[in-house]
Amino acid sequence: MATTNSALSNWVAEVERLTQPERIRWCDGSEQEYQELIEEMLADGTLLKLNQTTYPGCYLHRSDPSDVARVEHLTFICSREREDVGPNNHWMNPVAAHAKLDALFKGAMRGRTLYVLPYCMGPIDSPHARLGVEITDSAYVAANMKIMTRMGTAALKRIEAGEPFVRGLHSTGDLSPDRRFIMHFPEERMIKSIGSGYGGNALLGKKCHALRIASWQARDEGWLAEHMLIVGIQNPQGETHYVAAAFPSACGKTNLAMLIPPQSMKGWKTWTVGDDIAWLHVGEDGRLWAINPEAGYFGVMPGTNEKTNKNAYDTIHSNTIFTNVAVTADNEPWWEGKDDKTPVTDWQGRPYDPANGPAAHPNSRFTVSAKQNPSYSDKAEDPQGVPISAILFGGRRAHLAPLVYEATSWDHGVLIGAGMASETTAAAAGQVGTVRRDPMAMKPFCGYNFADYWNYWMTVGDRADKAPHIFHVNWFRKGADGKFLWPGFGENLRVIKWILDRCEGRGEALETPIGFIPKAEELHGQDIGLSADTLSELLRIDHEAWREEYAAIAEYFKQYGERLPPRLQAEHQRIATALKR
Ligand code: OXD
Ligand code: MN
Repeated sequence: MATTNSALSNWVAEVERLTQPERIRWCDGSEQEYQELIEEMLADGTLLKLNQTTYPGCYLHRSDPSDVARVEHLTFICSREREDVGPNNHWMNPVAAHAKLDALFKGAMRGRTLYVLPYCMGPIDSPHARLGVEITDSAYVAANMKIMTRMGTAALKRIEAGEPFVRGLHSTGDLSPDRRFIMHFPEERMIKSIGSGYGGNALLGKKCHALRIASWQARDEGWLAEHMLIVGIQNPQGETHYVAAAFPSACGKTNLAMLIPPQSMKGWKTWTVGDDIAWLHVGEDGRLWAINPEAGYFGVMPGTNEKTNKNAYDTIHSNTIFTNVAVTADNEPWWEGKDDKTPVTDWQGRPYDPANGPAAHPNSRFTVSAKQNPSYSDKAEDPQGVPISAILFGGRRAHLAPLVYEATSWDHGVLIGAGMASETTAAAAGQVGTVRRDPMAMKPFCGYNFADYWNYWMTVGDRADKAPHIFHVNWFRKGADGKFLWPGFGENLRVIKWILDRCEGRGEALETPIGFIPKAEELHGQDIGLSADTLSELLRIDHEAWREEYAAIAEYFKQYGERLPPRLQAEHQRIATALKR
């Protein structure tokens, strides 16, 4: 027995009886163990060695071609009451769900190794961190969990000291999409996932635990689990303010979290605390404090280069697992947007032929320790986290949404988050580029009824008397010629500067029916060659189009029926009326 915790050893024994593995390996999270896992995967072809001179410690994994993204249609929340998960989730009765999955898990690990991965989400000595144990039959998952979480002995010690833990059972099964399910049992703090090896479906600490189960647990315990990056912005005076931003998957969270200030903004610096998930708590001082529950990045590869994200580019040159990228003649990883060399082998291992589509999969990924990031914040390990000055909501919208606008109150901010919409991306299976509602960027991740979630958000604001200001940003607005109006990337710091000025009671703004927008001169567009016309187009509020948007939001809210918080409805009414004037 590898643990003194009888609840854990009993569960492992029960899973062993059900899944019938060849052997069991309790993972301690050591470097040596990681190397052994890598060696095993090199031996059986799960990993391929990349060029060890230019990319030391880097490996390539090619997934099954049908298993390359999250599968929202196969993801379920299994609570006792159907209404508790809302129209925003797929629901299954928990008894039926256990029976269905246990039948699939029966004998699923025959001939395989069962890995037991105790992990901690959050700094190992943080009172805000939470524990979990994933059981998996995938060495790829074990190695990725070592990078993405604090996995191993220290986490097990907290569990053995009596702290509760989330149970996650995972098997790649036969990888058939017909037998693929990602099931969550929030009342039991349990996850069962079968049939996929893809990050968001299989690294159970990430989306399944740190968002779906944690959002439910957070409501029970008084905090928030959000799909947000956390970044520290240091001004030329040396003061650092922290911003949390919720953007949907593959909409630039990693880029903003690692932003490099432009040449024209001397003396500014940024510090990455997290790039995907934030756990937020109301502090005794009335501010909102954030920790990043993760220890690594599982980032989108295409588009990453020295100009778009030099920090990420430098981070992934060693000790990185690449998934579904292409390879060059000298065995380096390659992806669309990498501005040197050319691919010879595509992500499926075929000789590269543009007729087959992109060389790297559009959702190809890197997994790497956050500590390799040149802009890694020393506050990322702070048990209390960092105080948040501003919350940003944002999406990918070619039209309508201005570059930035500010909520006039917390409740208004909650409405802005609740009404958010964005174009879909390759991070989830399904059509790419269609606009859908993605409230707080949590559509795929909120483990309970959105109506209850928005209500809960409002009560968090009531408890935080120094709550952050809330903003909406859109880096993706296009002009009549179909081209992006805003340069994005490092230049986004201009927008953040105005945002932080507003939080400090400075920063000139104009009031519009949908909120405050910056006076155009606040963005100093001339420094980057933006004409006055382009700036005014970026900030333009088309009242007629916004009236339609508010009508569409009202229509969207209707499905939440009686549970929709009256305060949210009142905010909606207030703005819809202002737009009519
Ligand atoms: C992710 C996602 O992988 O949001 O972070 O899909
Ligand atoms: Mn994400």
